[in-house]
Amino acid sequence: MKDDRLPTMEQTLIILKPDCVQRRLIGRILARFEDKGLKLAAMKLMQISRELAERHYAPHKGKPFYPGLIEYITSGPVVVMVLAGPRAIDVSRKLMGKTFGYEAEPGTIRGDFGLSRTFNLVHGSDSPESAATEIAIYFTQDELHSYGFADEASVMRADEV
Ligand code: RTP
Ligand code: MG
Repeated sequence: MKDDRLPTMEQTLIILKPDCVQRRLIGRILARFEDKGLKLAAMKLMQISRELAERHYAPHKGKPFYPGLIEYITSGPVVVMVLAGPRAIDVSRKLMGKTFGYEAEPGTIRGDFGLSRTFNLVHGSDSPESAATEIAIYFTQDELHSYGFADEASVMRADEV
C-alpha cells in the first residue's frame, strides 16, 4: 500500500555480511534496525558475485585491504536490504558503529558483536550519492516498496522531516 501522506524518507543500502549470516546473527541485527523504526523497503538473501562486489567497492579499489574485502564479501551468502526513514543513512551508520569492531562503541552493532577489522558484520551506505549507486546495484526500482505502518502516527509526526 502506497501512502503519499508520509514524509519523504531517505533510503540506505544495508548488507548483513557473510560473518553475520554464518554466525546466525541475521535476526538479532535486523532487530536493531527495526527497533529504531527504520522501514524495510527491500530485502534478499544472495551471494554477491565478484563483478557486483567490484562495482560496490569501486571507491576502495587500489587500497591495501581491497583484495581481502572483495574475497570476504563474495565468500558466502549475505542479506542485502534497503532501509527507509528520516536520515536513514546517518541513523544506520550510528547503529552500526565505527568500522573496526575493536574501536566501535558498546551499544552499536559492531561494538557489541565483533572485534575484527574485516569481519564487521554489516555494511551501510555513507552518503546519499553512494546509497543511490549501491541500491541500483542490487535492486530494480519495482523491487523497492513504499508503504505505511499502522502505528506510524505514534512514531513520528508527518511534518517532522
Ligand atoms: P562499509 O563500507 O562496509 O559499511 O564500512 P565502512 O564504511 O565503515 O568502512 P569503509 O572505509 O567503507 O571500508 C569498507 C570495508 O573495508 C574493510 N576495511 N578494512 N584498514 C583495513 O584493514 C580496512 N579498512 C577498511 C572493512 O571491512 C570495511 O567495512
Ligand atoms: Mg563504506
